[in-house]
Amino acid sequence: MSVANNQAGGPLLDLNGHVIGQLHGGGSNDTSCTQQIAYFGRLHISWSSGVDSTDRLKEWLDPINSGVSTLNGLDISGSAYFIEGHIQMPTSAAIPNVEIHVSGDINDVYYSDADGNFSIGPLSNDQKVDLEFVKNTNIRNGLSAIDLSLIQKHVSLLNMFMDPYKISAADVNSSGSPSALDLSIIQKVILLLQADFPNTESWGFEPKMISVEANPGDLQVVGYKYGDVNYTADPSQ
Ligand SMILES: [Ca+2]
Ligand SMILES: [Ca+2]
Repeated sequence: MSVANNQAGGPLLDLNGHVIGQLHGGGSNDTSCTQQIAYFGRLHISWSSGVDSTDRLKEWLDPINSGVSTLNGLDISGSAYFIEGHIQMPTSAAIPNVEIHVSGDINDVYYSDADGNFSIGPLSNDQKVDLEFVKNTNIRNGLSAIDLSLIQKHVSLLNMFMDPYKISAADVNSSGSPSALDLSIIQKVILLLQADFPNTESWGFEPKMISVEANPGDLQVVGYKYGDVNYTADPSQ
């Protein structure tokens, strides 16, 4: 470590970002950061030594004498942050171009990028927003007779889905469970007899909506193409 001249008072931090000491001396007349010797005072000495508040910290940092042994600093930057996350299929394939409808203290539409990632903001800690994930493109994406056959086996209890996303994907009328009615709807969509799923967009997401009041960390969202229970849909479409 090297220390420039006239940096007295500079903090010595521990791994938690807490000040444990302060620079108070060393070599002098050096402005090139090459000083080999510097002295830090220990904070706990500065805390309680001396005779009163004019020459120690205790009365300033713990005025009610609570006995506190560590204190976090105050963030005065406004704590701006971005809501960041990733959207992928159950196969881990990234889903680009998902519309992320942001409402509340910010009203805007964002999109997931080519890698399925999104970044919304900046937001300050006093802002609240709701996110809704929407993708309503190419309703026939990934649909084939194989999906119909797999859903048929699930509905007739011959070979039931264990994957909860497949069960959700098969429920194209959003009734709460897959049934013969969903099969009929998917068949009509494949045959171009029907252009929409009732009650849903072409893609479903879990979670579909997220309310954010503070930095939620990395959000993970899973998307599936309705009707596509073997995950053959091309997420770029
Ligand atoms: Ca259904
Ligand atoms: Ca499929």
